[in-house]
Amino acid sequence: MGACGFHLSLIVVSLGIKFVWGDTDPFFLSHAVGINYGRLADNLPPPSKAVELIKSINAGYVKIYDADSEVLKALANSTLPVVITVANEEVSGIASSTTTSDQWLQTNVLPYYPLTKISIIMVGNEILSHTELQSVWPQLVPAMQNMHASLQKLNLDSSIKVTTSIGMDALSSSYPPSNGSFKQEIAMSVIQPMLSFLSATDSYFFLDVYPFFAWNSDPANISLDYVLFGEITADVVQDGTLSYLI
Ligand SMILES: *[C@@H]1O[C@H](CO)[C@@H](O)[C@H](O)[C@H]1NC(C)=O
Ligand SMILES: *[C@@H]1O[C@H](CO)[C@@H](O)[C@H](O)[C@H]1NC(C)=O
Ligand SMILES: CC(=O)N[C@H]1CO[C@H](CO)[C@@H](O)[C@@H]1O
Repeated sequence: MGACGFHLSLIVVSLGIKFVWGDTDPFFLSHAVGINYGRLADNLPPPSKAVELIKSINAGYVKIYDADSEVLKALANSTLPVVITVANEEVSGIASSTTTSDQWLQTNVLPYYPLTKISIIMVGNEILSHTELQSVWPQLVPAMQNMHASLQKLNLDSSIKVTTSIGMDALSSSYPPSNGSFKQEIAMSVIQPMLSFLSATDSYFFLDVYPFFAWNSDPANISLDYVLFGEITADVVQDGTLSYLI
């Protein structure tokens, strides 16, 4: 572990929740914690070594923040589901035309799929958390729709789902969890059409949760159980401890 020289930039636990109420999804529910394989750090191991480690801890899935060719090749010949990400700067172009989403798939998916089990495409990373990208917010769902339409043309829409990652700050209130609500400026304009899209396409609502920061800022009032995901603590400790290292 430490001997491999991994540097931790941020502790993130991403939860993918399949957006079909009452449905049990063997992939996400039984492996609620996967690996976010971020590469914004120095002294990183080569992709082949990182992939070997990810497989060795039986991760439920792996998410990368781009569609890096070397990483996707290293993930070939495995049943490990892979989540890839469209860069935030590419979202407007994809929203404007399916020609762009067609091309994106030609470049970033078809050369690797199905040897690499690409299962989810994130259209942008926490775009709704970036106020400097506010002009892109209305284009987020249209971009997701175009990506889905391009997958449909290739008959890949049931194997590869389209979603986006949502940061905790999309919520105006997140504690206690039952009091959660989305920020007013996105609730009806973006989140509602997004949830309709996710439901219609049988996809996932993907929330990056950072309960540690909430607890750290107010440990007197926020329970540690909240940080540790209550009764699933054991799972988080088992998978999460390792996920912090990658
Ligand atoms: C996957 O299998 C192909 C075909 O056998 C091979 O060329 C490639 O090197 C393999 N890649 C990995 C990462 O195992
Ligand atoms: C619930 O959220 C609202 C804002 O949406 C906030 O004003 C209120 O304090 C929260 N309640 C609790 C118990 O945290
Ligand atoms: C909002 C709230 O419950 N605040 C409390 C947090 O904990 C401190 C210390 O126990 C209290 O003084 C606050 O009232």
